[in-house]
Order: sequence, then C-alpha cells, then structure tokens
Amino acid sequence: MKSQDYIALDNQYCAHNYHPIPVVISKARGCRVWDAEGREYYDFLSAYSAVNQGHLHPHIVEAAQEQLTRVTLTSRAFHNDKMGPFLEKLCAYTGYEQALPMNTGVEAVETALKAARRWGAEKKGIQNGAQNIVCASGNFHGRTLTAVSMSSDPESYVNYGPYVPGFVKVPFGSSVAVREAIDDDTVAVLIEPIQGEAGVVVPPNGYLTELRQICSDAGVLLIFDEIQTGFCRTGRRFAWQYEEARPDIMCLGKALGGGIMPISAIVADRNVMEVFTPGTHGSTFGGNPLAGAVGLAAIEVLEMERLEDRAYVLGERFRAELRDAHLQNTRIIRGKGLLNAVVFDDSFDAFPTCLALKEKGILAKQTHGNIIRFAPPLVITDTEMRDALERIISVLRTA
Ligand code: IF1
Repeated sequence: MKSQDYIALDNQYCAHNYHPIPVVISKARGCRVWDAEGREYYDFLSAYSAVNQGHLHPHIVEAAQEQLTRVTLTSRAFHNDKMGPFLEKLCAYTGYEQALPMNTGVEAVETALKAARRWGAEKKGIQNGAQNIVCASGNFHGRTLTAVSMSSDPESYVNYGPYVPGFVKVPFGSSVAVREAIDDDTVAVLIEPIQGEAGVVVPPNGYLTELRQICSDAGVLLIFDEIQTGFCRTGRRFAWQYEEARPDIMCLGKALGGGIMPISAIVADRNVMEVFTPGTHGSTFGGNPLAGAVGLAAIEVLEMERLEDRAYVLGERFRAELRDAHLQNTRIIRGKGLLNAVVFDDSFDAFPTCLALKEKGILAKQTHGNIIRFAPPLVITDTEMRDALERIISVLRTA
C-alpha cells in the first residue's frame, strides 16, 4: 500500500482527534524516519519528547528483546525481578527516596495530585474536600477530566464538564501570583518548569527558585511536571536543575519509556510517598517487568551518552544559527537544550510551513497556530544537525 492508502484507512477507522501532517512513517532509527515510499526525514518532534534516546536505540531494544523471552506482565499482586532494579536506578538518577510507577504521563500527574490531596488532609489536617492546588494558566498536564479541568485552552476542555474542582489558576511566570493564591487549604503548587504545549514558554530566571521558597514557607508541596522537559531534553537531567528548586514531587513520563513503550512515574521522598498505603492507588500495568527492563535501559542510555550535555550544546547552536539567519517574520526563537520553538507573528498559520518543512525532509508540528516546536532526538549528530539546520533555515526564509 501507498501512503495515501494508509491515510485513507486512518481517516476511515480512527476518530479525528488529530490533524496530522500528511506523512506515513513506516521505519525509524536514531533521529531519522522513513515513510511508506522510503523517503527519509529528520524527526524534529521526537513524539513530543518521548524519543530523547533516538528511535530504536540498540541498548534499549536489546533490553526489551531479552525481557520478551522472560516475562512481561505480572501485575503488582506479586513481585517481579525487574521493578526494583528499575526504581533503584530511577531514584538514584532523580535523587529521590522512592518512586511510584505508572504508564502514561497523565497518570503520573493524577498520582501526584492524589498524593498532594491526601498529604494535605492527613499531614496538614485540611478538611477533606477543601484541598486546593495552584496551577498555571497555559498549562498542559494531559487529557483526563482532571487534567483538562486545570486547562485554560478551550480546545482541551470545552464541553467536557462538569469540571474537577479544587484548582486555582494563576499567570505562568509570576511567583507573586502563586504566593497570593496560596491559602490555608492549599496543598500543592503544580507547574511545568517550561510550558511545552503553550509553545515552549520559558519562565523568568529565578522563578523556579522563588516557587520553591514560597512553597517551603507556606508548607505546601511543590510539584514539577517534567513529563516533557525531563530526561535531558532541556540541557539538564531535569529542567528545574537550572535553578535551586528541588520539588517535593516530580511527574515523569515520555522518554522514561525509551521510545519503546509508555512508562511514567512520580518520584518523592518517603514523607510524601507514605500517604499511599496498600490498596489506595494502583494500575494494572504499572511497574510491569517489561517496563522495568526498558526503563532501566532508557536511563542507562541517558547516563552513558550524557545526553544532557549534548542537548545543551546543540541547543545553543540551534538557537544561535536560527537567530543569525535573521528570519523576517519570526518574532521569537526560544527554548532550552533541544526543546525549542519558533514563534511567528500572531496571525501566522504555521501549518503550511510545516508542510514545506516536510517537503525538505524535516518533520515538525506547530502548536497554537503560529508556533513551531523543534525537538529532535538528543542523539542527533553534529553532521545531522548541520544538515537539518540548513533545511529548516531555507524553509523559514521563505515562510
Ligand atoms: C496530546 C505536548 C501536548 C505533557 C506534559 C503531561 C502530559 C504531556 C507537560 C501527558 C503530554 C503530549 C500529549 C499529546 C501531545 C503532547 C503535548 F506538549 F507534548 F506537545 F498535548 F501538549 N504533562 N503531552 O506534555 O502525558 O498522558 O500524553 O503520556 O495529548 O495531544 P501523556
């Protein structure tokens, strides 16, 4: 079959909950993908930062293949011999005492919110039902009813009511607004260190540190959603590590799965994690042995190849070369590490530019109409980056 045949099948049998770029990927390796006709592209989306280690990294594939000959799913009704070593590595890599393994990113967010609400009731004595959590306008935390109840993007929440109560939204980037929103019933503050879907919005320097101090002073939990910014994407292991702002809970996902399968988790110290007692939270697949083997290998790749350093250096070069190109209708070029975005004039529709990028062998996706996110796998080589930049600049020059 040809690409258009696959697209026709998708249109016929899949709900139309996306408007994809018209390309059909049938093979991938590293930072490159190939379509059904064998045409090659650079992947500059990385499945929304879930493929930081590159497509089909040999070390991760080998771990998956080995585990597929042993056992893949046991449920947490029994122990297995892969979850413990995986979570030991995850806790060492993140610097936290414990982890709670789930599957998708939004499940990690839901787990963090449940931990915070229960911590508030049981440790702070807040009346159950009165707990509130401060979040940021422009946030994206997933697609469940709780997550969209926090959203300020109508596309995410319209007609999905009634909404989950207990969230107080404040402008992103203002620590004063967070301090003023906290009251006696506040149990936590939930923030993305860089807002991905909002268009790679980087907060002012010091914002994360101020949030840490405000939460410590007020006795509320600081939760960072590092599902998209985590695991070396922004040039540090985690985006908050550009500052002194260690959160009480980190939500993790995407690249934790090594581009192979959904793996997510929250990490926290025991004083928070102990709110979960047997039977009070769970998941059929959370902590399964295949995820344990894959997640461990995914972290090993980040360490062995020091991908945070690579992301930092290549990201500096990416932004510098785009700025030096003096592209006429791009207003802002922003990001950290290899999580970057080009912001066009407000009225600009970036979808045709994404189509032109595709014709030049670059796969990227716009967010909110006038913003294109550029996020290649962190294993992209210097030569590949140079080639990709030439193609991107040649298209943006005529956008
Ligand atoms: C879509 C983008 C959107 C996330 C953060 C939690 C989750 C995500 C910071 C939930 C997921 C994905 C979801 C996907 C598009 C993509 C995305 F920002 F990455 F581009 F939508 F905003 N926290 N982001 O970014 O993780 O449950 O999906 O594993 O829903 O369209 P998930």
